Amino acid sequence: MARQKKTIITCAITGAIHTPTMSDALPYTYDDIAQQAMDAAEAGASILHLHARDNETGAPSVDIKDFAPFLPRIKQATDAVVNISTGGSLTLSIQDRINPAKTFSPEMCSMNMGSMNFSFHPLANRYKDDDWKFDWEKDYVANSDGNIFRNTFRDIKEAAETLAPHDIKFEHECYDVGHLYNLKFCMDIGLFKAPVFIQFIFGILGGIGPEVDNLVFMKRTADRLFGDDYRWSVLGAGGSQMSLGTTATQMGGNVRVGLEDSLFISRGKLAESNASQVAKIRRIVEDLGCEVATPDEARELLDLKG
Ligand code: KMH
Ligand code: ZN
Repeated sequence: MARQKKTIITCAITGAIHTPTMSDALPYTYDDIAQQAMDAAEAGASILHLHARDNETGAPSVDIKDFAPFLPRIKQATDAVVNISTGGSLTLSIQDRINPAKTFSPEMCSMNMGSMNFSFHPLANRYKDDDWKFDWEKDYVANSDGNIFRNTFRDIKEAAETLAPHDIKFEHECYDVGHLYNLKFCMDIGLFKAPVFIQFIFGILGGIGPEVDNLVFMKRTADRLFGDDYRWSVLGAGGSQMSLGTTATQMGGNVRVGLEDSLFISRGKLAESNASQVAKIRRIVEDLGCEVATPDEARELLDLKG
């Protein structure tokens, strides 16, 4: 696949996994989500990946009333591409998860490409405190029935068919190499059309680990399966966010950062905001001799409805 000339930075503003108790910077009120999204766009993010939360408690939400207060503000204040999550949270049905994308018909939304155990890796957050102890039995075994992220072929088909009339470009979330084969299968049966946009995800416990070898392997597999019919980006969860983003840039790919994926800016230091992570990866991208894509350039590169 030919090397892309510009690098697209996606910023995932708040997600559904981290809790406000983990970092004061994690936005959850409507005002804070809007402000941090606008600041991230100003810092260089051309795509904003958005989840909603309850304005009072910060609990993840797929309620339309929790998206409505911030989406128009972001659209009015920035030119960035709006990308709405269909991941929701682990306990929700696929119908509930896709409802925000169906309602708001954004330019992009996520599409998760396989079922898996899903948890933030305790070691992915090792930056926080090298002596940090976790309780394997309590945190990862007793609760693990609630950690199944369900994305069966029936779920994927339902999401694809329901959203097809909206002409939304999907951010295909691939947490392991098997998910690339799932995507290829779904393309072969006509659920998704080329060119697809793949987010290679590393460092989620239940998915592939955050090693450079794995990135090379994912990329090589995608080249074989999709040829010129795909664009790609890298999301390194936790401590691998900046290092894998750097490697992705060197390999000619795009990068996703944001507090959804990591609360840190460097070893032992919590990020002050989403914009600070965007500014950091932007510096890295530019230091590597690459140029950051504007929102309109991202629209062109990803063939968005605009
Ligand atoms: N939380 C990320 C690891 C989604 O929103 O659909 C993946 C994600 C999924 O962003
Ligand atoms: Zn998300």
